[in-house]
Amino acid sequence: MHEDRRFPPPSGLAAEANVTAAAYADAASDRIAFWEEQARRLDWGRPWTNALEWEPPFARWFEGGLLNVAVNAVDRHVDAGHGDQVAIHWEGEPGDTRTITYAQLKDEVCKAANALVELGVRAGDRVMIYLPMIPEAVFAMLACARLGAPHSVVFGGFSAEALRNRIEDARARVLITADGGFRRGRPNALKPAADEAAEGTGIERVLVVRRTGETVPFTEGRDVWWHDLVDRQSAAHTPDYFDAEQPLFILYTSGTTAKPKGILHTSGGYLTQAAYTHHAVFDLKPDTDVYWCAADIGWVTGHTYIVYGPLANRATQVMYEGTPDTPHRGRFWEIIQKYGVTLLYTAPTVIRTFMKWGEDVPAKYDLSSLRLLGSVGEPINPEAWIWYRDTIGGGRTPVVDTWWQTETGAIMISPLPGVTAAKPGSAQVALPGIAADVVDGDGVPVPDGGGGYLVLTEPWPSMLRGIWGDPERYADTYWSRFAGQGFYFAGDGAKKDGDGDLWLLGRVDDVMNVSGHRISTTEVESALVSNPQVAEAAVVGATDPTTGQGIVAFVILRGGAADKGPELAAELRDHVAREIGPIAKPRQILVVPELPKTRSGKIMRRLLRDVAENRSLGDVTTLQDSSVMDLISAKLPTSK
Ligand code: 6R9
Repeated sequence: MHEDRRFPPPSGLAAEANVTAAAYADAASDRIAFWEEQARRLDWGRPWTNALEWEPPFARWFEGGLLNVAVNAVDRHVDAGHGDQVAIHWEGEPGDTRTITYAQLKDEVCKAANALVELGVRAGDRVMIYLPMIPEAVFAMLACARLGAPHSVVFGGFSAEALRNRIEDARARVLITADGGFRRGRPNALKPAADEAAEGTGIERVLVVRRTGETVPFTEGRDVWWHDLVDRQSAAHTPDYFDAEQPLFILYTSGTTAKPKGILHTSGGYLTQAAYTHHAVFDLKPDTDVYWCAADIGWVTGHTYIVYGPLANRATQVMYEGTPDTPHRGRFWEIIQKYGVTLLYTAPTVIRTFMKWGEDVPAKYDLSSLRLLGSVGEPINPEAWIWYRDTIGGGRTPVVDTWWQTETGAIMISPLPGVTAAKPGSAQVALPGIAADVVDGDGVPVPDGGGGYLVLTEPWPSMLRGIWGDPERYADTYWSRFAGQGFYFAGDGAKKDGDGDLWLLGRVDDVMNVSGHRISTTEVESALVSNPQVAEAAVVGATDPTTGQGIVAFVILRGGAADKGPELAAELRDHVAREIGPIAKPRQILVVPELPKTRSGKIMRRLLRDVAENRSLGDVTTLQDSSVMDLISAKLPTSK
């Protein structure tokens, strides 16, 4: 799809925008002073003396400053008279709800903090959190933050084995979990996996939230119910103030290698950028907006844009426990209508799923409260972008395509909704105070129109401070590639268009090399889904004896489109050739019923490459649904 339209900000939004074009100029004139200005959004127990100490690749921001992250997210709003404002409209999957004001949130966080102290948690101790999307997940994270005890949240969909590896790597002594949560209309037990993971590790105490009410194994002496321990605590807790560089959390990323990386984030710089970017990119007006980030707390998006950014900014937000199709495919739109959601943040894979389900589903709901839509997690193809804006945003709302990573801690590249004329498919510009570029293999910036590797050329406040327990791997993974220039290597391919706007092209390991031409899997996918017969596509580069790599495409057809066999494949190949060029023609097109996705919604191209190259499948444990691979394999020609 060639989408050349530009979408300037709606004039009303631009006139009232939290952040205007002046921010770019401010930040350009003195980047450090700009971030100091943003840090003043927070309440500090003692101001910093040195804004940035940079001994590449190790940074310390706001040195000498003291703050309490939980106080910034909760107490200060209550103290300022906003205790009755709703912090969280929680919606359980079965339809039960809880409304939590800032005053109640403060009580819950203080009680949980006192409970953790009773369990022996002290500043610096790591606490594992393995919970469904329930309010206690937020209480638990903030209670840890209040105590200066870094949390490590493990997504509830991860296996016992994955949890155990993380417990061991973090050397945690306390685990917070639940009997289970509700998913796809059924209780989904967590406690058995938590037990299996904790067995034989350093975990001494397990705090268990009752959510589903199902009977679960319980180890006397080690396990304690949340409602027994937390509910009897005092709601008074005097916070300590911690160093700006106090570790706040460790979040493991499922990387390309077998051992997950424990990405370490600290307090002052992280919270500064979380709060600033949430304010700037979502244009949050705390008195009137209702914000909803539909991510899971187990991912960085949930950390920064459900917990820390929005709460630091006194947002009223929706939190939803379940899946978008339970009990029906209109659940998201029903929630938006019910709470009058104004700002929505979700992922392209979710948007494409909604496209697959058809426009008549959202059409049944009143979505007129929406004023801004955000996207995160992967490049958004122009079709999905336009569909999101038109079908969900009524053709009125800006769409902000936000590029960032677990490692960056907060949004780095995104349009500003009141400033940027948006280009569908492009994340466009580094935020004020952020320095990004695209360089060639030698680290030399490419001219406009060129492509290469995305790098971050200056340290930023919410940057990872390291990989937990492995400084060498940190230096090696992110800083060795362009050591000469001192650039952070993001692992993403990107190009600059004629205006200098940035287009993210997917992970570098997903960029194919076909006959010496660099072709992005994303570009080919985007071309395929611009064909009206295709709902979703995943493309991999499979080793090819003559061209280096050959392009293999896995496609899901839209409802109503028929698999016409070779005729369809030929049509789609020609379509791609028309959209990008003959060089991008897939060697092979396979129509499949589903695509293998991780639980965070990223397509697992590695598995598709295994299929395309006739290899036995690698590790499938991070798949959301491992039976998908059987469905795909069944579609394959038996021999090649
Ligand atoms: C926040 C998050 C990071 C990787 C990143 C990139 C991809 C995220 C994107 C995007 C293009 C966007 N990514 N947002 N690619 N456009 N707007 O997703 O963190 O799970 O660590 O993933 O996701 O490839 O390198 P994380």
